[in-house]
Amino acid sequence: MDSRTEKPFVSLAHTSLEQFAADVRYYLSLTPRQLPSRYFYDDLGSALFEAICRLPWYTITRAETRLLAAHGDDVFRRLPSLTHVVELGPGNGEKLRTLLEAASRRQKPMDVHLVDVSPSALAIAAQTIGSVGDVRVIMHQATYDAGLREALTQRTGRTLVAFLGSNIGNFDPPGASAFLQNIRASVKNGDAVLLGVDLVKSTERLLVAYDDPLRITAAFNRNLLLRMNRDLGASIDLDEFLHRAVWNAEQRRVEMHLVARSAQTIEIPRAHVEEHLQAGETIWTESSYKYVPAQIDDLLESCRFNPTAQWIDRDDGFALTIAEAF
Ligand code: AVI
Repeated sequence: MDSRTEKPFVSLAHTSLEQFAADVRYYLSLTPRQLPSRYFYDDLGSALFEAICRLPWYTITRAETRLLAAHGDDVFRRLPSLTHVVELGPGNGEKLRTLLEAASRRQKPMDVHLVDVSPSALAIAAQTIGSVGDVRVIMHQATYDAGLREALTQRTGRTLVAFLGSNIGNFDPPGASAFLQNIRASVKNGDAVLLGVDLVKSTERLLVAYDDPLRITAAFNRNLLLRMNRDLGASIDLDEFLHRAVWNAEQRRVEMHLVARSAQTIEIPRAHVEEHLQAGETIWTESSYKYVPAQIDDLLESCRFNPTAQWIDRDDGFALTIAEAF
């Protein structure tokens, strides 16, 4: 959806509730039991995620912001005649604002396309980016695929697609590859991606980032259960589920789980869900894959993007990579 036309947002509440119910029914019945992490981000979940980004133990946002501020100018210098930037999942828009403000020699005005399924997230991001001079902000309330396609139909020149915040880490490796291949299929030779990726670091640092002493991440995880109670009419006892973060070294991923403290029944008549969990049984709610730098290059190359620069924050183990479509 193009915000320049100033049409009211179309409500997706009805269809997305049905989809939520269908996904809960399907994923809870799997072995191991799961819930998709995309459902973390209702209004409360998004606010909790914002809080996580400010925690001293969760370093992704600050490390990436430092890299964007230090190398933003270089990003634009390496991509002369760039006319469009598309950010997939802009969050509150602060990362993109940092990038645009760091660029002294960028095209002016520049078209900035923000793609997100959440209208409230888009509105916040658009306001943040709107404070940068000489940019035209265009919002696309859509999935990444649909929003990118929509954004690219409006472009005339060279495009940079930004996927920041280590969001790529929430895909499993085949999913990450499919995601980048999709982007590659939509862009032209010479267009580019800017990818922010969290790196493998000590187990201790990884675990405290996903199981913080203030218990904000625990609340973020358990909010999924609250959402099932509120939106689907379940009556889950939140106190009976513990938050657990695990570093799976073999798969290079931090997993988040909800662990039943005692035998629990999850019943959602409206969604035809009746699942019996034993004490200690877990629901796997998220994976955050961590990378080593060479793996990022390999992933990009295998999707026909040629990495042309990579900046690494050694203090917090984070990589920002720019790669051109070939
Ligand atoms: C959005 N995503 C990159 C975050 C991550 O680190 O995987 C979500 C998150 N989960 C727990 N803390 C933050």
